[in-house]
Amino acid sequence: VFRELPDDQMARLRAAHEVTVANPKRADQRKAFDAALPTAHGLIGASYSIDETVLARAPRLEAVSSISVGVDNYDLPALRQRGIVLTHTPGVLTETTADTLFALLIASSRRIVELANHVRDGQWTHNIDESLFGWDVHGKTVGILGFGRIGQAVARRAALGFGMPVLYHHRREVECPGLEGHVKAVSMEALLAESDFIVLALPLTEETRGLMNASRFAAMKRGAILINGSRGAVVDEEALLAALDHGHLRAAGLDVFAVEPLPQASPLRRHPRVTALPHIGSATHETRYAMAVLATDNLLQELAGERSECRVP
Ligand code: 8YV
Repeated sequence: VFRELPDDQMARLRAAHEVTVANPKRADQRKAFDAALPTAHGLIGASYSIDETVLARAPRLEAVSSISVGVDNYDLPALRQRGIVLTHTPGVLTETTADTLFALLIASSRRIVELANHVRDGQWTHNIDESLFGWDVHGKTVGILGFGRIGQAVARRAALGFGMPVLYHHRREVECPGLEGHVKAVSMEALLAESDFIVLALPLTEETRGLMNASRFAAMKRGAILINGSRGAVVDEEALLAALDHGHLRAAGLDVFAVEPLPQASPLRRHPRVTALPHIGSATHETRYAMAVLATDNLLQELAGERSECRVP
């Protein structure tokens, strides 16, 4: 186990298997993690690169259960080549992550964090003026890049909650029950040019790495706001900073970064028009518990010779 689980889920694992708990990201636990690999039949955790260097030291490994929906930190070809099953936790985190993305959208447009700090720092000494105004959200057009579960949940919030026309760009047209007339599949170019908000809700793959680059920022509607809830590496952060500093982009709400935790020296950390969150997309008590339960179910099923419904294809 390389990410702490709730006690009841640890008890379920211990009732069925010998368990080693070791977070390889922690120097004081890496030795225990390395020592457990040669005899491990299963791994469970998140946010750690399970690649060839790990798999080569785990000859008995049958299943890896990720407490996440994103699986970009797993070497899928190496897992497949070894016949090791990877499972993840889709679905249970959809609504919470969509809440986070929409909160970031509103916070970025209405300057919520900046203005809350204005009060906290004792700067509210007279009636606010136009210099502190934000921008409306309701009725504006939102463009969603990546229209899977999370993207569609964001669309529901935008269309049904805030009267926002929704454009999306996805590898295929998507049926959206209840959103008929509210959402439209468009080209990447149209989405960039017509959206007041661009929400990134796609997985990190070789195709999406660096997708939001200087030319795509330039193609965005002037004054648009970028919201990233996918993976940091989807965005060229230097190009984003340039687009913000040149005034082409109005603001950015970011929950993920190319390097996490965000380095102290990163300009994104204190940029006046960036609202930065520490990768809290699914981070609520309820949802992280549900993810842990599903990940534990997945691992127990796979190690018992049953097929989990959450296998990564
Ligand atoms: C988690 C996530 O923060 O599910 C994902 O892909 O990025 C988040 O839900 C992370 O994976 C650790 O659980």
